[in-house]
Amino acid sequence: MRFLSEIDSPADLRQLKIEDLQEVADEVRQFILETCSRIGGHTGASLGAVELAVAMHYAFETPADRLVWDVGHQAYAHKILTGRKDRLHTLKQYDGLSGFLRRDESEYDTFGAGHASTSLSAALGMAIARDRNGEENHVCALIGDSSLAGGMAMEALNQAGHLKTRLIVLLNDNDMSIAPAVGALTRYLNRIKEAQSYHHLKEEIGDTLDSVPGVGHSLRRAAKSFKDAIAAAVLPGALVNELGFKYIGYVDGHNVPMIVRALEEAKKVKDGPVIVHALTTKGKGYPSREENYYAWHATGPFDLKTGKAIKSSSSAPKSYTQIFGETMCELMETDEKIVALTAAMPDGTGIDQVLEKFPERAFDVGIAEQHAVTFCAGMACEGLKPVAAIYSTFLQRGFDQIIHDVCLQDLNVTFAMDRAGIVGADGPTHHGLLDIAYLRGYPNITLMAPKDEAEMRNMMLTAVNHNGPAAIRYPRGAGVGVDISEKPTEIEIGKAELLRDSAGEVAIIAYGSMVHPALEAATSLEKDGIEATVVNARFVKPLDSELILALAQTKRLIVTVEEAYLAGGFGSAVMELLEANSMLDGVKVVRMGVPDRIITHGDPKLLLAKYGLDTDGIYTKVKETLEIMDERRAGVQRRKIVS
Ligand SMILES: Cc1ncc(C[n+]2csc(CCOP(=O)(O)OP(=O)(O)O)c2C)c(N)n1
Repeated sequence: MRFLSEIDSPADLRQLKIEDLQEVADEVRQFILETCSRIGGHTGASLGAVELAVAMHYAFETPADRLVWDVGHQAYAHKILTGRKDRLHTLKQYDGLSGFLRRDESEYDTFGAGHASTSLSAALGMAIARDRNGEENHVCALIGDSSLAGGMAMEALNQAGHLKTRLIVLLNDNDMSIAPAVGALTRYLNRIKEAQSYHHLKEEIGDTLDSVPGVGHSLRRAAKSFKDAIAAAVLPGALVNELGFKYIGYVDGHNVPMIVRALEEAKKVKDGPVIVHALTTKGKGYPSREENYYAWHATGPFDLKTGKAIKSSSSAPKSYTQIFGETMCELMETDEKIVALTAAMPDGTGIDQVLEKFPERAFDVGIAEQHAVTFCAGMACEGLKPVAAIYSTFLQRGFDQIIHDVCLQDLNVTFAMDRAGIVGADGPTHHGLLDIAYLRGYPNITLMAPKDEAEMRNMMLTAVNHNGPAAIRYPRGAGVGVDISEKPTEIEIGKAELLRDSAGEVAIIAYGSMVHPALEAATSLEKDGIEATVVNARFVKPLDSELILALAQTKRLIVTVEEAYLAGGFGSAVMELLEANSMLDGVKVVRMGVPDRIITHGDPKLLLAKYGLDTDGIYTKVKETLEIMDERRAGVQRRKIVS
């Protein structure tokens, strides 16, 4: 690689001539392809933003000028150009580079990311701080067209246009979210493209950008003639005039010199925010891009020549996600009140199947989790039974809406929280470890977690037929592999399942994904002569207080296990119950779960093992605790004898 091997930082890049940059971009693209073909990653998203990354680091004096990436999944070129090329092959692996952006990973990662639509707010904050500090640097946010439609980004646009501080927004418009982009803003951006190409503005911009003063005389002229020609509003009209943004574009987002020139023009705008509208192709350069858009937003390892996925020959059971989608279709077949919803994750949640089968009763609202929750509340007010399938981590966005709009009004909305627990490679921004804690503290909501996919089906039916808010959490990836041919049946709310009864001194009460490891641990303990009762808790709210209090009366040790943060989690709920019933004196309670730490990225099995959340960990915890308890008891007895 002629140029890339010499580039260790953006300063090296800036030594090059502008006419060499396209070749740099080609080399970066090749590097991403080669690396991702081996390890997978957000391949398509990053391939689409290669030229934008090269142009930004060339046009701006990074890191003094601040680049703020939205989501950060598309930033592999940025990582390559900022000294992390040699570690790109460690992406998303334990102790390796993050798949997103982290301030502690590089000084060029000015703002941590992973969730969408944050860049404009953060960049605006940095721009204001710059002004107050009397600095002169530029701040540029890079945001995708779908993330721009997210509520936070809209709120930031609103404030930016009002504040009139210097801010550059580079819009990476590829017409795609993970699925095709949805919504009126997408339609609007498309109208601009159509209208501008109708007026041959693209060529005009290309030819005259060099001589454009400010936002560009010819652009202004062209926009004006466009306005004259078509009464409908277009971006220059709406954004420049109404929201207070200048507009430069559109530019070919794969033509590095053109983007650099557009950014140079943007830098000259002194009196407020400016948008540079770049058109890109997601997955540019990916072999066989056309086949399936989900396949190249993010990929596993693939064949570099054909782009075909290299699948490991695993006979893993169907994923919870798949079974969720299938069960939704089944339930919607017989209950026409049920409607389904995803927030820009149709394939990730299984709602893609539902959208296909029931297009009138399923919605992709885009990256708009807050809106999604209240939209469901509205539908529930009128008698529909909405099921919102939103990853546990992204539902955090809708916290107040869940409380204020759903729970307070006791509405029949079901939240299907996929990716609850440790998700693995995507790391701290994506682990779903908080949902128990953030949902448990408010009245009316029913919270449940299945031990396997058959129970998930039963819980789905239970939730939609329950007249009030309910949430089901289930993990990423394959189910346990149990038979799911039975029709779903309702289960009694607040009733746990006693899976293994014993006369021994130990009870393990496990929640959701931890039930099977708990059962296996009990089998191992039995071999050591320790009899353990195992309970599938099923519900954290309401708890099966009758069963838990009965166990507290008969057992010496209760171990609770959950794949979630301990603070405010399932074990805390059990402790609260025992405390409220003055039962804590008679029984020792050990809570197993995720400690108060940022959990890094990496293989989920490895991470779960690290926190003892597997068969081995549960077995060891029970053994060790009993040993400590026995020693203490012995100590107490000895003292008694001495005294
Ligand atoms: C709050 C939130 N919701 C959903 C996601 C999942 N997600 C990651 S990337 C992405 C699509 C982003 O589309 P766009 O902004 O157009 O960027 P592109 O991937 O097309 O470059 C989505 C929905 C997320 N990261 N954050």
